[in-house]
Amino acid sequence: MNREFLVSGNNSHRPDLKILHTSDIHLCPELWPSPAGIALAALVNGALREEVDLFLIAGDLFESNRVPQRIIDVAIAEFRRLSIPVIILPGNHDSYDAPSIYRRIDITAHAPNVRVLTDAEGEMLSFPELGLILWGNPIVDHHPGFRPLASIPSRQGDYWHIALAHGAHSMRLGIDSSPILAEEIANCGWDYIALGHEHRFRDVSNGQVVACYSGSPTDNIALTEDNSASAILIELKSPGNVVFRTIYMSATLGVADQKGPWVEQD
Ligand SMILES: [Mn+2]
Repeated sequence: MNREFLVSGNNSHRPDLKILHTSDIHLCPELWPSPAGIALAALVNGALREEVDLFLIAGDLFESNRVPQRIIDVAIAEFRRLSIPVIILPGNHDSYDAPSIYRRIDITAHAPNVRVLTDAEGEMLSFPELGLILWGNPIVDHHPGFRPLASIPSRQGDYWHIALAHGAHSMRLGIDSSPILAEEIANCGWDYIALGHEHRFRDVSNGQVVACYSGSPTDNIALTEDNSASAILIELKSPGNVVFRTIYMSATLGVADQKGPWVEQD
């Protein structure tokens, strides 16, 4: 389904863009202010400092569809600090099922820069001013028959094409829920696939297509060794180059108040 889709073929272009890709923040009510809440604030600080054009959340922003209103309010307050588009893809923890948090609260009504991808058939958004097309298929039911990238459309026009997907990078179908196959990445021909579900950064680029799991920015979720909580900064450079940097969040995210929210490494 296309929404806000405007093609201006005569003056289509791909401006340089800078994009923050995160996933698996897992905002939850426990131990509030939680590492997840601190991580989200740090990411917003970083997005402001880096002057990114777009903020992508590839699933599992919330730990569950049952988080209380006060936690949703915290997220809304953070998104309101940004003037750029914030794109949220429902993952398996915050799936777009009947009791979904995204049906309970209209985040866009409170933070107009936020878009939640909710079309169960996959949803396309167009940002003509950014020369950008976005697409993502939310998880409604996390099971082996749902394939997050299976219905990705063909490229349309001379725009940047970025997809969001939440699921398991799989060798073959029938094993994992919400499987994402290597050949689906390679064959789509899009510029970048922003992945979520794995909690540690992983580059799964295939063919000409750049695709990465951002890893969780939340230090008690990232689960691996110290300093592994991460996000990704993508730079799209005209006419068609995609460059990404892994951003490792500080192990003690409290530095957000001082030297900046994250520690950058190559
Ligand atoms: Mn997940």
